[in-house]
Amino acid sequence: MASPKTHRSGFAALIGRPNVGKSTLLNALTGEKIAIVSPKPQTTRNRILGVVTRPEGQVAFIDTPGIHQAKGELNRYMVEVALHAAEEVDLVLFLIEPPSGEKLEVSPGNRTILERLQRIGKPTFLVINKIDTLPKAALLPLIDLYRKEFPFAEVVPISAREKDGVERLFHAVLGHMPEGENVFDEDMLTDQQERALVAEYIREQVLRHCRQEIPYSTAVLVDIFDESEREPRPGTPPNQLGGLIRIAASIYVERDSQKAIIIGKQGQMLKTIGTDARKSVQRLLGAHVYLDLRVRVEPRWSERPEGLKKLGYD
Ligand code: GDP
Ligand code: MG
Ligand code: K
Repeated sequence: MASPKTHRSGFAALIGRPNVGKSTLLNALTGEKIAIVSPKPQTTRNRILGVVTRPEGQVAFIDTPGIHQAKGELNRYMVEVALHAAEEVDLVLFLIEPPSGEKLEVSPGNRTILERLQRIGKPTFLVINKIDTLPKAALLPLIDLYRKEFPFAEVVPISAREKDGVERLFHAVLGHMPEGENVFDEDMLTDQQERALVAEYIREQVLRHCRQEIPYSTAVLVDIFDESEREPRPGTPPNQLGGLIRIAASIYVERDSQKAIIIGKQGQMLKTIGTDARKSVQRLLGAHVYLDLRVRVEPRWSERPEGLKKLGYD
């Protein structure tokens, strides 16, 4: 009889400047739409778990906001969350993208992150994303450059968008996880995760439809999540319940003018946002969804600690 293979399970943090492709990588790994992907920097503010389960083990990925120069309270909060995430995990994935200019150098922003990671002292991978945009000959000099800056446990070039190297990355990550049983049930999303994802899906539609006018400092709070008419369908996994879920959510903006844009002429924009959000929420929850959206004005919430707390960025 073959000896049983080691089973591994643990946590990995994705860290990197805004827009390097953290959400895209997470989506490529989980095969589901868990994190928000958008061309706008700083779309991801909360820590969202994407859990990848294979016969050999399980890795829970934490998508962190970019570590960057802190300006207002919100930015300072984001930096703290990212650093905190790095302290809790078994492995850090530091993502970069190929430098855009001619000059081959570690950007000041990335150097700052590396200095912080040195102090945290966790095993760290350098993940070079977007290699589909990089001429082959440019890869080795880039790897050399970064290896001189930091003692990376491994360097893994990938293209998250093309799903190139993503499986190889996953198995390298798994190799650095401690031995143990799965922490997460494969099919289960907790209530808390479901509510958080519903809020993210709504926010994604707000940003998608009002990209020009609405800043990233738009928050969505789920006020009511009524599952009393949710029904298990016999024989289906627990994340594919039937019945109806009633959800009421508030979209928070900072100015009356932004509220007017989101509501639109005769409520048309809010209706479109609601229709599109409802589609993806229904797919996520496996139930019919009644979605009631409100828009509320909360001036300058992102600059004040009380405002952050109230909207759940505590
Ligand atoms: P995040 O801010 O780090 O989470 O970055 P996103 O995942 O939101 O990606 C930012 C942008 O980079 C999006 O427009 C993605 O489509 C794009 N992107 C992500 N991965 C790749 C890749 O492997 N190759 C290319 N060419 N673009 C990518
Ligand atoms: Mg992101
Ligand atoms: K983004």
